[in-house]
Amino acid sequence: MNENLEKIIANFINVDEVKSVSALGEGFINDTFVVKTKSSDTPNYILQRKNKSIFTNIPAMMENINKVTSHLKKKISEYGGNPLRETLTLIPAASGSFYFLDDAGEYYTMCIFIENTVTHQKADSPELAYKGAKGLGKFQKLLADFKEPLTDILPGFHNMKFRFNQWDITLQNDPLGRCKSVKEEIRFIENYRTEMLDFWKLVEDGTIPTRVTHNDTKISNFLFDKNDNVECVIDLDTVLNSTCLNDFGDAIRSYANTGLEDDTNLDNVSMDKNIFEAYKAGYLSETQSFLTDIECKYLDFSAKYITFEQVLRFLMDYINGDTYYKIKYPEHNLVRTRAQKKLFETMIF
Ligand code: GN1
Ligand code: MG
Repeated sequence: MNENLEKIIANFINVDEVKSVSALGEGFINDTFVVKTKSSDTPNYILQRKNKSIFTNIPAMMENINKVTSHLKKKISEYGGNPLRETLTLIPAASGSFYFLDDAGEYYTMCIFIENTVTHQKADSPELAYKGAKGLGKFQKLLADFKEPLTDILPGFHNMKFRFNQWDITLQNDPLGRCKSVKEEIRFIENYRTEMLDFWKLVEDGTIPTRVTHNDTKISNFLFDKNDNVECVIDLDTVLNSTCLNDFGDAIRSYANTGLEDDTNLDNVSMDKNIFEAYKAGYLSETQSFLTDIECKYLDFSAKYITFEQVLRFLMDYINGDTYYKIKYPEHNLVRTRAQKKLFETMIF
């Protein structure tokens, strides 16, 4: 094992028990490792180096996650579920906090790895979409009576006014002169400026309520069991108070996309209407008891809102010189932009 990682892991668990450490996953933001242990009596773990340039208050982020998972564990125990499998279990560092700050100024966190689960990149059937949506709906329902304050660790995250402020600055600066090569995409963003900002006004003035939301509900953030029921919702970095519509809409981007988020062949990309309808039915089966009429009214639109926001964020990062998202090749953010724009254009309700 790498000596540096060994020192970090030793802050959370006994390193003598560790068998192997390997990199995991496709996250755009953090670096993730699986820590396997020798004995079958000890769990395996997930170790993450959190991205501190994006998450500028990691102690507060971990406090949010601790509050939310503690609440979930209580509710899961109440209905007789397994709190070690149905939500994340954070491992405290030696200091007692849920993060370790190393000498290089990097933040590490650890949680239990949940074994024997299945992950998906998209929904291959309406049944899977229905069940996945029930998983999100249940997550929101279990948190509906959560009353503790959460720190807003990503101010403006799904806030269109904030995004357009960033956008206007990006276009003004155009640091690499890329704007001239993406005129069509810029025009697309400008065409929808008013409509998207009008929706956000409804959130700002309280017409659409805010709740505890996940804010990164791509299908790969849900662990399924072998019967395709959701066992656990993971990647809680972005739990915040926002509109639950964004969680619904963001899920559609992955569940119902017939292609990839970064498909280079736009012919592959479209929204599968059957998957969309199944997702909506599954979501409403869990949430109808608490959603307001106005939330129900804007469900379809929320898929467009969040996909639009994603086009804007990918394009903005491309223009800015790829400073936010990890990329695998130079034009990656542009490819992502075009694929999400195509997805948006096929969202016809
Ligand atoms: C980022 O790293 P990951 O895959 O969990 C991003 C989401 C985007 C997503 C695009 C904090 O999530 O908002 O929707 O990429 N997370 C953050 O796939 O910006
Ligand atoms: Mg995430």
